[in-house]
Amino acid sequence: MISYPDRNDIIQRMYDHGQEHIFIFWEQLSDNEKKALLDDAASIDFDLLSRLYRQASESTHAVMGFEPAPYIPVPSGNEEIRRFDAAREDGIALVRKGAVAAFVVAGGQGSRLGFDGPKGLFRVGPVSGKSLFQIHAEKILSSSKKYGASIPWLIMTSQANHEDTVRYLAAHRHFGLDEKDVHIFPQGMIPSLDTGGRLILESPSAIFKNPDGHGGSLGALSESGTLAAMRERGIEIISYFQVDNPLISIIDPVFIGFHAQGGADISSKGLMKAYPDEKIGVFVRFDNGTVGVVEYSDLPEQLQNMRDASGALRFCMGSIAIHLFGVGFLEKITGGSAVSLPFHVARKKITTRTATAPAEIEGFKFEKFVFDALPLTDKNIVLETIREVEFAPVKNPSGVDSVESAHELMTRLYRRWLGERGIGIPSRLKKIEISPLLALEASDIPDSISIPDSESVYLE
Ligand code: UD2
Repeated sequence: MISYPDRNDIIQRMYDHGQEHIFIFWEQLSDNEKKALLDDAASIDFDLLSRLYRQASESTHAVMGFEPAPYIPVPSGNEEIRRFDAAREDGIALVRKGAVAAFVVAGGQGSRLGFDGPKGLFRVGPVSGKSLFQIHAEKILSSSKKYGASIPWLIMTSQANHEDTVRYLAAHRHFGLDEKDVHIFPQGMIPSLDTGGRLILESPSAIFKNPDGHGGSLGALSESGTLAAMRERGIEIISYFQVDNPLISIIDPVFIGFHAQGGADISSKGLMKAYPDEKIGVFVRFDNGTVGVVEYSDLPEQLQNMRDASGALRFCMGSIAIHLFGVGFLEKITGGSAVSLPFHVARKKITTRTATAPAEIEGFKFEKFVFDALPLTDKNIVLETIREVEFAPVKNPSGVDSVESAHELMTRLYRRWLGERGIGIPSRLKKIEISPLLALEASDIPDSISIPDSESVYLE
């Protein structure tokens, strides 16, 4: 057995758990590298990992029975419209008193888009070429001006992109937001395992770990001190969204109003699935009465395709990862006797750099999903939203859910806004973009606006 002054207990622990292969390059490491590897080893939670490996090795996992979850539909009659108007008023009051913060999960990299860097830096403005981060920042700034309140922006990064994100936002002066209102913190990491349950070396002196999933955001909020800082400044509601959706309505008074009126712990937005195998989870009510989301990959094909008497999909209400969290609820689930969210297992290719050339091996990655907090609520609300108004995910380099489809959806929405306001559009117009600093919704567009006769128009 190898040894190192004062750290032999850590080394012994690795041998005891059959993980001594992580020391295979020991003799080639510098003193600092040895220390780094031992620090890494000391952080391993073997109880958790052996539980997760058992979970990964079981071929099936039991899922409780479920039925579609109830939801508040898009309003149709006058009475419903009045309910929505009342919710909007209540929501506006909460935003005005400074009780709402915005929270984006941005741990992901742009690799699936062929972009080398944090996904938030990816440029999606159809005319302006603005990045996802710029669009989100300007929406928050614009809401804060519109409602005369400061709105903190919380950003969860990952180890891989934290520094780049901090540097980018600083270089752009946080796109006009007060630096004191921008809280950036990284999520946690968890080791991956090979298919034999062994730790994997990422390099000769580092154990391979992956970000702990967007479900890790709730613990990271608390552990970084951000949740306490939000409580301190009177925040009651945290508006959560994903970095890859440029159409997100970050501060939505109607949504906030329903959440507050319903005394909800979490409220979520949903929309009608476009087709049975669309890659979004569905809202369900489990047999024990709790509401949750079943991820698309866990919904059996027969249930995906099941239709009701009217021909509509039975599990129609898709989750687009937009939630409001009550601060009190977050304190409860992340506090002393916190209930930890479960990990999900994904079998994936993992790159190790222990030889001269990188090599790929099969392994298990573990991630938490934020929607697993839903079943922990006493009260939750699902509000239906309209796809065209609020969902343009940018996931792929081309085709479905790509930057092209997002450009098209953004152009379509801005055309619709101008149409609603009776503002004429030149017939040759192909692309239009409206800056969030000009308008967050159709009614914000000034009457005096005129649209230049061009194929490509940017209104700011
Ligand atoms: C997610 C949802 C899916 C649907 C869809 C809408 C899950 C498991 N699936 O699918 O149901 O709502 O989004 O677009 O939630 N992220 C982190 N850290 C992590 C992992 C992810 O910050 O460790 C962020 C990532 O930067 C992105 C978001 O979470 O903003 C979603 O991640 P994804 O693209 O992996 O999720 P996806 O498309 O599988």
